[in-house]
Amino acid sequence: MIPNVLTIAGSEASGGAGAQVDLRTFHQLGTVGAAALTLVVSFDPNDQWRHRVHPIPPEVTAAQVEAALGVHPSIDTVKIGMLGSVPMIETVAKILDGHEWRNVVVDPVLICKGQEAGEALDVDNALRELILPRATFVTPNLFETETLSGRSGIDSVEALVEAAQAIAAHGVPNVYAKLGVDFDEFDAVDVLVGEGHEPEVLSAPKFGQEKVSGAGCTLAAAVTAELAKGRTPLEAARAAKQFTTAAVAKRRHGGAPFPMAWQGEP
Ligand code: PXL
Repeated sequence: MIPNVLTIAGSEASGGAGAQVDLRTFHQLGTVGAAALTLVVSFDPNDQWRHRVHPIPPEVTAAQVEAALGVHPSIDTVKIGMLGSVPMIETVAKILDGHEWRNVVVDPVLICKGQEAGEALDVDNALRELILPRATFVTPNLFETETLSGRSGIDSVEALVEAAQAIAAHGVPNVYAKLGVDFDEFDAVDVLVGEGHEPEVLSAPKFGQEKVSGAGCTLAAAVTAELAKGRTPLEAARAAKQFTTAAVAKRRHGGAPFPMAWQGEP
């Protein structure tokens, strides 16, 4: 049986991030995706690719989820992407309480350029208080790991594991924290802290330090698809790391200064 899955995420019109990446990844990994949009991002090619963020009213997002679950009542696995505002976070918390979920994968997208710092702080706090306790698997990047764990200056795998454990202590069963590509001395290293196994270090050679759009979305969406197919969190993490590494290797360059991950065949 091919599982249906849901993403609750933003649209990024070029197809390099957000729901577009989630749907491609779901499809590529043998699941059938539905998508409820939270906001619409349009980069501005005439202003340094600034993110223009247009929020969708939370009740419209809730209606999309109602429609998706109405058509596909078997959906028990959801990925949460960019939420963008406190009212949206409150609505998504209600959505999470209103359905029986087996897997809630949260990519805690805290900051998108174009957001005011003050607004972002509110979003950080609401995400930590309302979404994290409802997550079964969370995939923070280095900045998000530092923000959510309250630890700064993470610069080693050991410190990353400790910060992931601090996030897990908020009641998240699986924390997949990413060190990123900024450290010369490390490969692309991620860690998974979860129940029933030692902290797992997942490492892949870097393809340089260039940021690739959609890599984080790809990873979390791949975890979502693998969990929906019945893999354990550890198996899902390993498969997602491999899939994301391949998607970054196949990255596509366009008119923007950053390439985008590609989840399909070369
Ligand atoms: O990669 C973070 C991200 C997630 N979701 C949407 C985005 C971005 C970054 O641009 O636009 C919709």
